[in-house]
Amino acid sequence: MGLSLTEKLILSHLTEGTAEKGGEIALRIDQTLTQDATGTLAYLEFEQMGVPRVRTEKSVAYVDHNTLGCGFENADDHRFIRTCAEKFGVWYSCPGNGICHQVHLERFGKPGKTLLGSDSHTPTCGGLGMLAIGAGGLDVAVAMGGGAYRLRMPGVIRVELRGRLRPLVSAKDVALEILRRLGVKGGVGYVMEWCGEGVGSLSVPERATIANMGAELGATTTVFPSDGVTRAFLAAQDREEDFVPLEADSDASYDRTVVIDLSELEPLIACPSRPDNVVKVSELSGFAADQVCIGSCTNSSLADLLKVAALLKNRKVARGLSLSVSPGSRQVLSMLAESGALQDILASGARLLECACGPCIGMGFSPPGGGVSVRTFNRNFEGRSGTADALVYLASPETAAATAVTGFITDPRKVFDPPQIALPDRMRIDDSAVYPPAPEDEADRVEIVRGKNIAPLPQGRPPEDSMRLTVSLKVGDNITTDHIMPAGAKILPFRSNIPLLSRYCFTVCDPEFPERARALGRSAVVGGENYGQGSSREHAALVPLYLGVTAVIAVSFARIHRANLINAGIIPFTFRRPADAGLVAEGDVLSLEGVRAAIGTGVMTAVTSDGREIVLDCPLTDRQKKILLAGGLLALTAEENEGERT
Ligand code: MIC
Ligand code: SF4
Repeated sequence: MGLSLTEKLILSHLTEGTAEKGGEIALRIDQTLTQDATGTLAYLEFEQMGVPRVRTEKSVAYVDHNTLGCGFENADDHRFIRTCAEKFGVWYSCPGNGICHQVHLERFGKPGKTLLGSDSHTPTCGGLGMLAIGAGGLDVAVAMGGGAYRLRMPGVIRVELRGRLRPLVSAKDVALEILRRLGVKGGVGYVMEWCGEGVGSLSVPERATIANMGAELGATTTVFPSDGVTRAFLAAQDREEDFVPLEADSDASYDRTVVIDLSELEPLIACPSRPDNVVKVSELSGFAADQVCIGSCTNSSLADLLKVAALLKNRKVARGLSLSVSPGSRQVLSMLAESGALQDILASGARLLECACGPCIGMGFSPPGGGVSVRTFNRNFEGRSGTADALVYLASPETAAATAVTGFITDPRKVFDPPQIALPDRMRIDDSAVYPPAPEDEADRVEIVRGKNIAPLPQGRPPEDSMRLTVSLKVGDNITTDHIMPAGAKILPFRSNIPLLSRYCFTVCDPEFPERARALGRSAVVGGENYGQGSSREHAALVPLYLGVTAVIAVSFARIHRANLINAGIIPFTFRRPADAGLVAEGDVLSLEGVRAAIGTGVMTAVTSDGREIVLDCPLTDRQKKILLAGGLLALTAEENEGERT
């Protein structure tokens, strides 16, 4: 039996395990990336691990999220990351140089390599034939130190593409189509492997758009083959030597196959407030919009913005509507300028923003109260735009441009002729905003500069055997890490200050939560299905830990968040009978006896205050058991380092 591309990539990096579905495997990590909103914690954790220099082939620290400087906090964090990078052997991409995933795709990603990033959209580089996985900062810190990344061997879903996209239908519509079919939990436990003759008609940035939004399916990652299109992309980036051809064997077997005929697709749009709430744009036509945002790591490549420029040429943004354009990288921006396309964008009345995440993470450009925003981004969760009651829609650059010029959600085929764009064979290469680290023999001289915004990390503690936990909060299905630990311009500056950040924990669901949890001392949070989907931010585990949350009991968990809870030392229990979630209410007290033994067996019976018994599961790998018993991964690493020294 032949191998899928996913299996080939995994087998070539396997350091432990047998690659049987569901079993624990450990992978060697070739490259890592961090961004600033998760990076400060990752470098604090790396420091605590006591490893002097990274042991990867390439590690890059990007600054792209918290780029507003409305006070010293973000600038202090950038300086901290820059000095850590210099000392520890990490390349540092300056603020303004671009969004981590776009820059990594352009300048560093390599087919056949593994990449672990402290951002859930790290799979974007799967568009290049990499095995690129998003994880919590601590897992990335371990990988920087040369440690393996552990996960359960995923299954593989094959997505076969047939035909070609019709004019004004684009890769974003493909990403939305798979979300429409599989939903936000449809990829949990799987790698999405794209293949078929239709793949050859998609450029690397188009593949990257699809790989990027695989994160919204909950997939472990997404992979595309590495072929002639990949080679041409790398050649344009002046790094053809990084090309290796990669594809699945023709007799590979898969858990499931989904077929998409590209020629049948039409423009799609995700309605508030979930990326899988997808309908045809034509069904929403005539719905007024207040703002349109083009950019983010999903749709900010040169090809995307050249198309937008061609569509906006000689047109004006509708009166009263605000259009923002944020190029994905400085390379994209300078190529737009060089080609003259930037002028077409500016002349339309668009507002040009920095090459950064910007509005995608609520860093400015929040919609008006109750406003409608159409964005080329990947997430439209409640409150993420910075305006609690805004209605955020996700669509392609073509649909976004059509909406911007008409003022109403509009099918681009109604207003535009297909844009004619010519992509250059060679990109403008200028890596001067990516600082190399200090040479190893000079690293000792580099001093890490820590601003006063950087507070110590909360420490987990080994679990007691007998616990009485009050339920401090009960929430429903599909709770995102944006609910648990909101982002946005006001809160992001405290990403390296857990005590300050804790004031905002879960406030989207219940403004009283932080105070209540603090007053309870030790508590449990109860959730529904797919708890913790979305962003990889480990703050969504560390902040509840700081507030005394000792266990989270849910119907099911999203992969990265569950790993972050375990790393923080919080026990993630699931209800054996999902209906039992209905037996627990906020304020109930749950008695848990024999907790340490239960971590070993993976089974626990909780008793409610009125004497009802609820069976809980917590299936853990041997490593995860050790982590929880030690009170978190940092505590375990410290124990292990101590053991090595004695
Ligand atoms: C996001 O898109 O939600 C983020 C912001 O990039 C996050 C990381 C973070 O919270 O810092 C992600 O996707 O992991
Ligand atoms: Fe940045 Fe948005 Fe991409 Fe997250 S999804 S990395 S915030 S552009």
